Amino acid sequence: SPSCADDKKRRVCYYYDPGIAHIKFSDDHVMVPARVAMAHSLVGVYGMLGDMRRLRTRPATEAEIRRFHSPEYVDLLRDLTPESYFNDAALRQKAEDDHGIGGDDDCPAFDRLWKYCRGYAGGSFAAARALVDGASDIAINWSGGMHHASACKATGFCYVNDIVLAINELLGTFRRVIYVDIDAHHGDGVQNAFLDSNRVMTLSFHRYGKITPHKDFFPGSGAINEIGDGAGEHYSVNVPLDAGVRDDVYHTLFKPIVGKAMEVFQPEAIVLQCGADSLSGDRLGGMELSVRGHAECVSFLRGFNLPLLLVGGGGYTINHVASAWCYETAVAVGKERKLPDDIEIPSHGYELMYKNQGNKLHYKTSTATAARKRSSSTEVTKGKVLEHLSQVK
Ligand code: ZL4
Ligand code: CA
Ligand code: ZN
Repeated sequence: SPSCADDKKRRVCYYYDPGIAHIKFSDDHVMVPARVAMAHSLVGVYGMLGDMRRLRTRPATEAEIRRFHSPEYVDLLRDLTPESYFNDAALRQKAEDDHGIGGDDDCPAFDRLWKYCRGYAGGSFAAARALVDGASDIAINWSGGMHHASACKATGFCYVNDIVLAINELLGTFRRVIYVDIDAHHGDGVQNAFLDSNRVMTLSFHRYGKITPHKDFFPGSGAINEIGDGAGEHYSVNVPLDAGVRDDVYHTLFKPIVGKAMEVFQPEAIVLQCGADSLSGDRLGGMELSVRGHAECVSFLRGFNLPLLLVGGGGYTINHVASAWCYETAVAVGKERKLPDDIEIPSHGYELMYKNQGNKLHYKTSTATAARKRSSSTEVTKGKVLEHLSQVK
């Protein structure tokens, strides 16, 4: 269980690259990088920038990105532009067929793609360095968390896997790293990268199962019986969930499972992917967490008093995303009780974006989801996962 008083102060560093405000996947893409600029503005208007070491990110170098990604894929990411994609049929075919870029609309070849990748990866990289150096207790990069990308392929809006890069950096110093993923989607790219490792335990909570008779909720992996391979057996942990899961059911699973994982694995550092598409009202996620319920995951892990890396991830109703990441920044610095909730979000430039949520950080979660069942399946899932975890040596 958490080993220190929760109100103890932490040294927090925060990475933000203002260039993120100008990145667009396309005019109508669901992934909107500017949500990170919205979160940053909220963090500013709530007076938290003075509570953290605030650092501009250095873009990740090509060499740093090559530590995980394949040579051919990095060459492509670096050289691909909307113009080269349009004009060079051979390049376009390679991008689509071999590397998942272009083709369907999930991972388009957009303007400044390479700059965007270097920017968010640089943030997670630097955040990992700050924990390794011992300069900070908690390091935050809301632009990171791109958990689907594999060594040679873009998938699910993710091109460079900043999480894998960051974990590899942490492994230079820390013997064991636990990765916890609360995005509504399965953290497949991170799981696969460390599938046969017993130095990284990956733990993903995600929506799982059919959304139509012929279609799985993306990416389709993350069944409860995916537990890792070889030396990594029992070090991949998956908690599949139904649509409509609310705070109560989520935490019936999250706290016992993460608590048990911490106990059996004894990690020296924690990486938490805070994908905000598990929030109620998300355009893609279909889950029903409140901002407080989502942030409870952050405070629970903060309570273990280990070096903690917080990254972003999904999140498609951008006002909800910014609200959650602002509040979670407050949790990191230990100020969440001081955030006023009786007054409306102060004027800061983006305030009109919060109209649909009554201009409050803590908006009301929906109550209309039929799929919300407090069924025995929750207890079954919990029992199976805890049973897997009890086999960790
Ligand atoms: C969109 O409206 O399930 C992309 C993606 C772009 C704009 C206009 C194009 C419309 C929903 C999604 C057509 C888009 C069709 N636009 C995309 C099997 C799919 C093939 C691609 O949170 N089509 C693929 C990926 C998931 C699939 C989820 C989650 C990332 C993360 C971490 C990634 N892909 C079907 C979809 C739209 C779009 C509307 C979309 N894509 C919803 N779900 C997917 O875990 C960051
Ligand atoms: Ca997840
Ligand atoms: Zn997601």
